[in-house]
Amino acid sequence: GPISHETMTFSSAESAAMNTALGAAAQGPRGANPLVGAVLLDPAGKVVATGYHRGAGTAHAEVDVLARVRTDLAQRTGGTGSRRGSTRGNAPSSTLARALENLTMLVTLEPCNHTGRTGPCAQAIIDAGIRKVIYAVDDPHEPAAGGAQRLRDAGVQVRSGLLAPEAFELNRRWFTAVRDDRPFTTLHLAQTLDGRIAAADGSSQWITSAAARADNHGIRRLIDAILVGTETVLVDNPRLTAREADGADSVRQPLRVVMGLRNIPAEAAVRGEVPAGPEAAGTGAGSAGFCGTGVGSADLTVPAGHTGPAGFLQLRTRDPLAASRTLFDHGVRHLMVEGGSRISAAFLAAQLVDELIVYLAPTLLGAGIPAFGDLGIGTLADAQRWDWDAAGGAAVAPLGPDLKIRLKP
Ligand code: AOF
Ligand code: ZN
Repeated sequence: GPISHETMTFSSAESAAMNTALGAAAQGPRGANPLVGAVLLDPAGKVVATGYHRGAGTAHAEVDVLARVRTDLAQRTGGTGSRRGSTRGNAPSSTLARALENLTMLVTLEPCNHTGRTGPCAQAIIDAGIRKVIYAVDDPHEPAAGGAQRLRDAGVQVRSGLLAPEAFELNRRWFTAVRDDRPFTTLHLAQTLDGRIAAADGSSQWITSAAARADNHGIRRLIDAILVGTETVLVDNPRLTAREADGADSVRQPLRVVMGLRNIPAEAAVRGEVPAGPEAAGTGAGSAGFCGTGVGSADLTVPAGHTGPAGFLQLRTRDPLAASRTLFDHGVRHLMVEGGSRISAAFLAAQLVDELIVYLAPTLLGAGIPAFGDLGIGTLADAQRWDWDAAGGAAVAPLGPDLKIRLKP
C-alpha cells in the first residue's frame, strides 16, 4: 500500500507523547466503542493538549483534543471560537490556524473516516489545519476505516505503528469483537476440585469464597453484558448485577441476558430494576455509550434515565452464535457467560469462548452437576486444550482459599 514508501521512524518525544495518549485513552469507559486517546505535540517536543473518547455518542478523541487546544489558545489570545460548533466547518481564526499547523497529532487509533454518531475525525483534523498525524493501530471497523488515506489525500503527513502492541492490548477485546462480529466472550465458572457447579440436590451457594465472588463482581463492573440460561434463572433466581463489597449495586451495570426458550417468571430477580448511579447517565464514566435502547424486543427494558445497557434481555434462542450476533448488534463488545452447564457447553462447543475464568474451590462433591455438559468430544485426540492467559496479570493466582485460573483457547 501507499504507506510502504514512508519511513516510519519516531522521535523519543513522539513515543512519550503516544504513551501519554494511551494513558488518556484508558480513562474512558469500556463499552461499545474502543478506548482512544489523542495528544497534540509542539515542535519543541512538548504536549500542549490531551484528549480522549468518553464512550459511544460522545466526541472522538481527536475532536476532544482539538476542542481543548482551541479553548486554551483562545483563552491565551483573548479570542473566542472555542465552543463546540462555532468552529465546525470553518477555518479557525488565523492565530489559531498558525498555532495548530505546527502541531503533530498523536492518536492511539487510526482517525475515523465515517459519520457515525459523530463526524469523521480525519476531516476534523484536515479542517483544523494539522499537518502531521501519527497513529498507533489501524481501525478494523470497516465503516470507520480509511481515515489515514483521507488525510494523505489532503496532504497531511501520516505515520503509524508507534506503540502498536500497547495500543492493541488496550482494546484487545474490542479488536477481537469487531474482527469476528460478535462479542469477546469470557466464560466464568465457580467449581469444585472435581468439576461440580452444584451438589446433587442442586444447592450451589456458595462453592467459592467471598474473595472469589468479590473478584467476579469486579469483572461484572467492566463487561457489557452477562448471560445465563433460563435453567439458571429458574433454579437459582440470580440478580446478575455487579455489586460492591457492601452489597450495594455498582454504578456501572452489565446488560442482563437470559438465553433460552422457556418463560421467565414476572417476579424473577433478573428482571428487577437497577437504580442508575450518578455516573450512569450522561457522558460520565458509567455505562454510557450503549445503543441499548431501540432494541425492538419487548423483553428489553432499560430503566428510566439510564443511558447504559443495565436492562434485562431474553434471547429466545438456543443457538449461541445467534445470541452473540444479536448482542453485538446491540453494542455488546464484551460478554460474560456465567453458565450453567448447558449454556457453558453450548458456547464452548461452538468455539465462541475467548477467555475462560475458573474459580476452583478445594472442595469435593463427588456427585452433583458437572461444570460442563456434553461437548461432543468422543476421544482424547479431540479434547479442547487451553493455554494459560498471562496477559494483564498472572494466569493462576490464589484468591482466599480458592484458585483463580485464566485460560485462552
Ligand atoms: C476515532 N476516534 O476516539 C474513536 C473512534 O459511533 P461512533 O461515531 O462513535 O463511531 C464509532 C467507531 O469509530 C468505532 O467503532 C471505531 O471504529 C471508531 N472509534 N475513532 O477516530 C475515536 N472512538
Ligand atoms: Zn473519529
